[in-house]
Amino acid sequence: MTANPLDDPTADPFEIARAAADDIARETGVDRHDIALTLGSGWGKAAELVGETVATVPATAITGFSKPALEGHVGTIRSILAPNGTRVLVIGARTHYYEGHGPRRVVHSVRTAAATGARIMVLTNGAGGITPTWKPGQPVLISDHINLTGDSPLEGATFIDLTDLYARRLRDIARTIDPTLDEGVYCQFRGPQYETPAEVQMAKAIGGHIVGMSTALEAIAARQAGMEVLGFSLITNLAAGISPTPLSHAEVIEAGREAEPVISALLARVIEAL
Ligand code: 8IG
Repeated sequence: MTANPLDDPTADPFEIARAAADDIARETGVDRHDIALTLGSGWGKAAELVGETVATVPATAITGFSKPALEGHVGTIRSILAPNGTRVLVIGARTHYYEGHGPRRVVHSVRTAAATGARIMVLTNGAGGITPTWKPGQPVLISDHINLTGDSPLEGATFIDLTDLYARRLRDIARTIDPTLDEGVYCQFRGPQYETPAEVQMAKAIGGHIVGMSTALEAIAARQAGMEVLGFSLITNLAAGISPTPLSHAEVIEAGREAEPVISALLARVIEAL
């Protein structure tokens, strides 16, 4: 097992992302991609519906990518050709902040996507819902986020504007496909434990509607790289204390499995419209 180059603190993460993009071009035979899509839990079936898979590459063949930490997170990178000619890079290999490898490893896939030419980053996740009318299995748009990790992918005095981070333009396009899509503010907790009911009440009090363990740090890095961001959460469970029953990872997986065909079809149609 060779060391991950991102773990060398003197290395330039953008140079490593450039090397990873070169690996992707070589391994897929596709020089540039237009849209990148990170598949979170529950969204795995979307890739097949987006278009024709041109190439599938194990993430371990790409510079800087780590092995997936969690079963159900497929460690592959796919190049897809959509019917309208759009090249979609599908990232099925997310590194979570709670794995403890630091933000550089977390956002490497986003920086790599930008280096392949992608101008739009679609981030999907499975998450808990605070809004009590939401049902497990329901997809919602991310309208904004609150980063509760206390960390950042930005290094040094890198002041980046995050107004309209989750682009209204892209959310509006998504709602032309499904006008019933609700939206909310995503709170990224460090995890890996789920929140206490008191933490969920805090998230609610500060303006949150969705609780999760990914996406916010990735969205920041996407904006730094100049990409437009579209975020989707699959509400797999009501957040702790919102529902009377405790959370179980098995239920989360089950809600995702049931919703998968529906939300995957939605996502494919949205991507076609971007
Ligand atoms: I799936 O309830 C999923 N991921 N933080 N809280 C947090 N992350 C989650 C949850 C949840 N459900």
